[in-house]
Amino acid sequence: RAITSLEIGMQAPERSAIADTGKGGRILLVDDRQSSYERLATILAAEHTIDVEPNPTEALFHAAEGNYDLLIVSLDLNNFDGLRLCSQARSLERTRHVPILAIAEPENSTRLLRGLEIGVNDYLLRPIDKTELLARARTQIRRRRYTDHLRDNVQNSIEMAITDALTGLHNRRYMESHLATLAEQAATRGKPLALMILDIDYFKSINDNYGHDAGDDVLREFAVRVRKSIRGIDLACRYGGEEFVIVMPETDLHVAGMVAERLRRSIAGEPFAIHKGAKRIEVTISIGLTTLEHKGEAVADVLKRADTALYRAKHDGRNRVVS
Ligand code: GH3
Ligand code: MG
Ligand code: MG
Ligand code: MG
Repeated sequence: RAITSLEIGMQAPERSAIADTGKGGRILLVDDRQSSYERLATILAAEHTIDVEPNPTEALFHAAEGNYDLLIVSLDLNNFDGLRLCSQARSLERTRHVPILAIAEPENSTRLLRGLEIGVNDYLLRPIDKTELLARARTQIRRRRYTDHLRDNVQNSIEMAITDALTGLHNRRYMESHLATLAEQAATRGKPLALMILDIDYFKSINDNYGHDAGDDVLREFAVRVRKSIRGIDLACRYGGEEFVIVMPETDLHVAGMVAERLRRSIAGEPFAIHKGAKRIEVTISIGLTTLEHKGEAVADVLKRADTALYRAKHDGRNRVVS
């Protein structure tokens, strides 16, 4: 997941969304009078793709499934069905951001006011002028694309702020902000929580012997192998240069020890490929492992204990797991 967001985050900003013409949209037209929807659909089809749905209940279903850029809803439908559709479309997650252009006969103009209160974006009174319909549809579609673009940018900024750029794993800041929550959840639910610090052995000599880029390749490949060896609920982060932390909810020392040992073996057992040069590099890691000891224990103490175990793993000869 993090890798995907990283790739999105690194894309050049999309200018097209800002310079958008508002043409070529997908529109769902909800209108039950054939003479009306045939005319409107013909006008709109000059610039957009149009689906017509006379039944407002069906229309809500299509709107949620259909990935539309605009809903055009007749408020002349019986029993305030058009208004109900607008209000439902506003409350559904899938349709919340889709603009709505309401249309109505002048005698139903109070429905238009009600529509604006519940989130209709714009309206037109019948008889509908062709040029005005096209202009308003374009405006709504353009606005929709622009706000989607802004929303994507915000999302990317958030993901970049919590992601390590080299490996795509979470960064230290993210881990530290979540560890306390995970520890609290574990204590409240009476479940164990395991934490390990992993440090690549003699990483400095990898850099020295093969170059900094090769070192980066090793870090990236290491992250791939870490990701493969953990579950979705586990939290893996790059804690520092060649140091990583894995937090495993609902995992006791015994199981975490097996995970750590399997990971250690998978690193030592399969030399790492680097981009430049055909040579594969032998890499080993040392792991310090611990678990949350009691309710309310400070996460700093848990980290410190894992670090002490790591220090012993290094001291005892590296390429090993110590808990
Ligand atoms: P030990 O077995 O005791 O862990 O030895 P070590 O050489 O791995 O440990 P040390 O802490 O002395 O060296 C870590 C090195 O990692 C030093 C630093 O230049 C390198 N490093 C840190 N961040 C990066 C990075 O992003 N890319 C690369 N290529 N090297 C990095
Ligand atoms: Mg070191
Ligand atoms: Mg190291
Ligand atoms: Mg280190």
